[in-house]
Amino acid sequence: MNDSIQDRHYMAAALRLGRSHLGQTSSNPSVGCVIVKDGEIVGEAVTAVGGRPHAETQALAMAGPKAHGATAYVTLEPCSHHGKTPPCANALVAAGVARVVIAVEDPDPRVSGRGTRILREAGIEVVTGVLAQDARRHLAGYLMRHIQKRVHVTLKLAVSADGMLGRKGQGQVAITGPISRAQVQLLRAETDAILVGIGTARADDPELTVRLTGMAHLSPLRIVLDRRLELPLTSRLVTGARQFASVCACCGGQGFLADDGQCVRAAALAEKGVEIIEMADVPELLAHLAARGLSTLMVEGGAMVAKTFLDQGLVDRIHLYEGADLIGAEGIASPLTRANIPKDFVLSRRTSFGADRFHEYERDF
Ligand code: AOF
Ligand code: ZN
Repeated sequence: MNDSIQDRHYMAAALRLGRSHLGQTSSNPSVGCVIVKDGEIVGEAVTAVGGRPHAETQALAMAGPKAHGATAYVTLEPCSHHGKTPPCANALVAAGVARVVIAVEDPDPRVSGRGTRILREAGIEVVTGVLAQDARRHLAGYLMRHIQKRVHVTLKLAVSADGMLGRKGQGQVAITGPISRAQVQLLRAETDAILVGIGTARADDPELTVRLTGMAHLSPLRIVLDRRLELPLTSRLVTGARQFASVCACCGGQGFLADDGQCVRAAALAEKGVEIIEMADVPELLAHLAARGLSTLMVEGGAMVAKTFLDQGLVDRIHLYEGADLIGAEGIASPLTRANIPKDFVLSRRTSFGADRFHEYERDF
């Protein structure tokens, strides 16, 4: 049978493993692998932190001789190329695995169907597409980078019960409670880069790091959309730039080298360790980040940036946190609430974090 309950069960286990290193495998996808012999898991692994070794070789090492005649469940097609490690497809063949169950094909042009072919040509039974939709969600960043050549974008919004993002003229306003805030920190740790607009950078002076104990090293690359390079030199994003990388992205400007003031500000920011990149527009920035090997971007504010990304169809996933309190007439209205989620998005998760409600929406790509 193509898609048995047993296959889905073990693939779900492989997906859980794969999830555990999201954001920690550099430009390599976080793949999960489970090896099953006579109803017993004899090997299991996830792509190592940093991207290597790959999942399959570690799971095979754990299984040892038990891999002979076993079934391997892998969330991504096993690789076929001699990259920084030998091909996983060949390792599966050499170990005498009888059956390989795969969730999604690897879009990396060095692999893309070749991994499956090596297995089949060696007489191994190969089943593909098991829990493919779930795997596409887990591997969304990696797949997006290879297929659409840009980073995968999650728009995160925290709105009050009356749909406000904050209060006019005020810096950070607490909209959600501590559980939601911890969730956001966890998501930051899974994300390669995080982006805010210059308005938010000035008003809130955010740090955009992961402040959970022992996880600071998982802080994402911090990007400010800052057309005129107005990021204050005293802001946390600048003063902390030598510890946590910060980027000022100048999108759609006149070209800062043509403007003396911009030039001076660029030099002062660079002096503090801030990287400055100049891009024609936001899509070019997203492509640039993918070309640098980043897969996922979280957009964290504010209203104008959220609207820019939404209007240009650059949002792939929406994380909507709804607080319990009202802000009222002096609030900054969110461009997006539960009432106007774009039609091509589907609700993929709904839960409560304390008094807050959380909704996740995704669209296929
Ligand atoms: C697998 N299992 O766990 C992962 C795979 O630079 P390299 O040599 O490590 O190769 C990176 C490519 O390997 C990456 O683009 C993707 O095609 C594949 N990742 N493959 O069989 C794994 N992480
Ligand atoms: Zn591999």
